[in-house]
Amino acid sequence: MWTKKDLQKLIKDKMGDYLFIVVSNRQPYVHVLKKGQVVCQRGAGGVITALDPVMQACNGIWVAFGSGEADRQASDSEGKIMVPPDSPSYTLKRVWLSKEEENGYYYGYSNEALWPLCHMAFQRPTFRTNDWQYYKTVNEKFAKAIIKEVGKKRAFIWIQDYHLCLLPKMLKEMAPKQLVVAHFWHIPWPNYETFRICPQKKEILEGLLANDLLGFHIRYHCDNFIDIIDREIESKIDRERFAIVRSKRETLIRPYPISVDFEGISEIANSAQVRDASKALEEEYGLSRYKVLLGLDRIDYTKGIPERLLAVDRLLEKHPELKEKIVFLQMGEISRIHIPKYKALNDEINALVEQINWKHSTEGWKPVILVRRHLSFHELLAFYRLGDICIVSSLHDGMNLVAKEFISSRSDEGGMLVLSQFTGAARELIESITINPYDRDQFSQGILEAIKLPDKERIRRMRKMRKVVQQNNIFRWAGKILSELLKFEFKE
Ligand code: GDG
Repeated sequence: MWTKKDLQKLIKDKMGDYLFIVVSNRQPYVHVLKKGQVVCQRGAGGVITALDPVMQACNGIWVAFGSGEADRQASDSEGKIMVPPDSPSYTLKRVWLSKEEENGYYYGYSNEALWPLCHMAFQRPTFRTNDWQYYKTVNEKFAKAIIKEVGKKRAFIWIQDYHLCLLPKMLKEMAPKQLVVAHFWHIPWPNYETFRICPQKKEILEGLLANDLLGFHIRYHCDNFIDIIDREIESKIDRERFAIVRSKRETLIRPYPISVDFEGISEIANSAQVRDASKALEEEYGLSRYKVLLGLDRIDYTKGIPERLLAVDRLLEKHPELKEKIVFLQMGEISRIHIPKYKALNDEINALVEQINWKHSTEGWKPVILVRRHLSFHELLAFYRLGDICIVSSLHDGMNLVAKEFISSRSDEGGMLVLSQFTGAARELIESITINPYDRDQFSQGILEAIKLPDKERIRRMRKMRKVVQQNNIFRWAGKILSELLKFEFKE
């Protein structure tokens, strides 16, 4: 089993004198203002959990968009600051973007073009030439910032996600012999029929093919990518090695299913602090007498939140005996609200909750509680411990970390997972109750099955799923990618 220590050892043994640079849109530490004071907060999420200790071990550089209101105040004239604040050991280098750049690159091309293009959720992508221009400009800004840091050194570079498709090619053109570049794609990669509509498809593919290593969550996304290259770009495809060869350059395509810090979550979820937080949430929402169904997502149309509400509605229609017996608690943090589709989704969810509660409520009981607030990490684990059933119903999802966090936090072996078959996580968590979010009857039947599952069988399945996440944890994900990356040799 991979641990944080193994990952740190790998870096210490193999990185040598080379520089290690991680690049992502989101930064690992953000500076905000609280009561007029500059405060440093650690970002959440799997990538930061895995790579923060790696960076601390190799004194690398993390390049990211400086999005915090107090970031400029906290950084030096080159946008740099040593982090973490309590034991400064690596450099965070911030790239500054104007409002127009953020709008065109992040909200526009990344999230109104690429995000819907890659997720099969029947939302049409919007390709604006203007957004594309900003996307290119911002990728170039990142490239220049990185090259400045590399100087005359040799560097391993690890890029994250769909915001930075053009970066690998730009980097390789600026410093052809000094860099080995890997890229991890956190969202699904679509099939050819879907991808071919993209007006900028050639530039995107050319950008990504400049990587030495390109990772996706699952084999299926790798296959889709290779199939598209086969149809769009002149190249040799080596299917045995899962590599694409072009003008003597090779890109390895590999699946690396991301995960969570199982041991860390498991341990903290058992702490007195989390237990107290769980009690507090239970009291706040008056849950003690009910079987509790949970949902937690960024409010995004790929997460299947309306479908989940409608499945609860169908469940209560078909099984009115469940009234006053169950409560569905949905937590949802507002996300990308400047984009009209996200605003419309928020309104749709509000209306559905109102309608379902009006239809089924009895005196003193209503079936759905919708809460829109950010939970602290401890509250998040407390929330997972609170429920009997966690429902993940994405229409399409690269992996889905909520499912794996829920499993990890249940060191009490309580709870059951209802999971969409269209998540990457469904390939590993085969002991969950899998559902099709588009099939309302089957979905509601799945929830019923979870409610009625005998304890012995439920515990057996939870134990198996916990083993899977424990083995395939976040450190294994990062370790596998870095082991492959460090095998590459620099060009002479
Ligand atoms: C992309 C891909 C892939 C949510 N609300 C709160 C909170 N969260 C955290 C969860 C979880 C994360 O946000 C969401 O991760 P997901 O994996 O579910 O989804 P995306 O954000 O869409 O991520 C996805 C992932 O990249 C990694 O590769 O799995 O498929 O779409 O960690 O816990 N965390 C806290 N408070 C909240 O209120 N602390």
